Amino acid sequence: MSDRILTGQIPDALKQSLSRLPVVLSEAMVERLLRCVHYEPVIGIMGKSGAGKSSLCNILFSPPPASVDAVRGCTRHVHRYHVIRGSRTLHIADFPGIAETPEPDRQYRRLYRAWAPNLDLIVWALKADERAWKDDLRCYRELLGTGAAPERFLFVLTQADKMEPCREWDNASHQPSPRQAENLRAKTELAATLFTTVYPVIAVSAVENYHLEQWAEALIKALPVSSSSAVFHHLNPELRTEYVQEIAREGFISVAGAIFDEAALVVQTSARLMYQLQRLRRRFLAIIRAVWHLLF
Ligand SMILES: Nc1nc2c(ncn2[C@@H]2O[C@H](COP(=O)(O)OP(=O)(O)OP(=O)(O)O)[C@@H](O)[C@H]2O)c(=O)[nH]1
Ligand SMILES: [Mg+2]
Repeated sequence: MSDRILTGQIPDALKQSLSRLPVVLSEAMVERLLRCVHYEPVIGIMGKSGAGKSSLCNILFSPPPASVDAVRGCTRHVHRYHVIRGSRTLHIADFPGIAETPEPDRQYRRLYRAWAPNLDLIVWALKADERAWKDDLRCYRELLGTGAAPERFLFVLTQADKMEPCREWDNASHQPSPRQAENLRAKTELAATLFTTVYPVIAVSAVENYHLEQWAEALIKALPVSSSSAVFHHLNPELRTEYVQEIAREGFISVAGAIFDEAALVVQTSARLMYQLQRLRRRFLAIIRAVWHLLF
C-alpha cells in the first residue's frame, strides 16, 4: 500500500479523535502533522576528502544515495545526493573537502552561511588514523564564529578499522583488538574534548560494519525532533532497531503534542473545557503513537 493512501486514511482517524474541536482547528492540526510526515530532511556532511563520508552515507541509508547533481556555491561545489524511498526524499549535502585549497575557511564560511538555514544536522567525519585535525578544528571554529550552533554538529570517527595497530583488526569478528579498542577510546575522547562536542563521538567502520547501530542511534538522537522520524524512514533497515524507532517515535509524539497545545491556545478555556482538552490531547497522542509505524 502506498504511503499516500495510508496518510490519506490516517487523517480521518486523527480528525475523528479531534472531532470535539472546531473543524477548522482540527483540519489545520492534521495538515501541520502531515507536513511533518512528508518533511524532506537535509543532512550536511563535512570533513576532509577521503575521510569516508560517501561510504558512511551509503551504508547508513537505503537505497544508498546516488550522486545527482552539483550545485554551484560561491567558488566551490556542494554535492547533493538524494535518498528516495517511495514518495519521500532525504537530501544529503556533501561539502567540499576541508583544506583542499589555500582559502578553505573563507569558502566554508560562505558555503555554510548559504546552506545553514536548510540543514537539519551536520555530520563531521574525522578519520580515525589521522594524526592531527588541525584544519578540521580551525574550520569548525570559524563556523562557530559565524554563529553556527554546536548542537547542530555530530562528529564521527570514521574508518575505525584503520586505527593502529591496524594489522590487529579481527577480520572474523569484525572487531578491534584490545590495543586498537583502547586507541579508539582515547581518540574519540580526544575528538570530544578538542571539538567540545555536544554529542558523544563514536568510532565506526563502514567497511567492517562496526558500531553502525550505535551511530544510527546517535544520529537520530542528535536530529531535531521535527525531522528524526523522516530520517528514520530512510535508514538502512538493519539500522532501524527498536531503540532507534522509539527515539524517533517519541520525538514525533512531542511534535504532535506541541501542535495540539498551540491549537488549544486559541480555544476558549474554562476549567471544564481544559479538562476535556487534556483528555482529547491524550487520545490524540495515543492515536499518533499507534499509527506512527504506518506513517514512517
Ligand atoms: N578500511 C576502510 N576503508 C574505508 C572506510 N570508509 C571508507 N573507506 C575507504 O576510504 C576511501 C575514501 O572513502 P570515501 O567514502 O570515498 O571518502 P569521502 O570522504 O567521501 O571522500 P571525498 O568524496 O573525496 O571527499 C575509499 O577508498 C573507501 O573505500 C572504512 O570504514 N574502512
Ligand atoms: Mg565522497
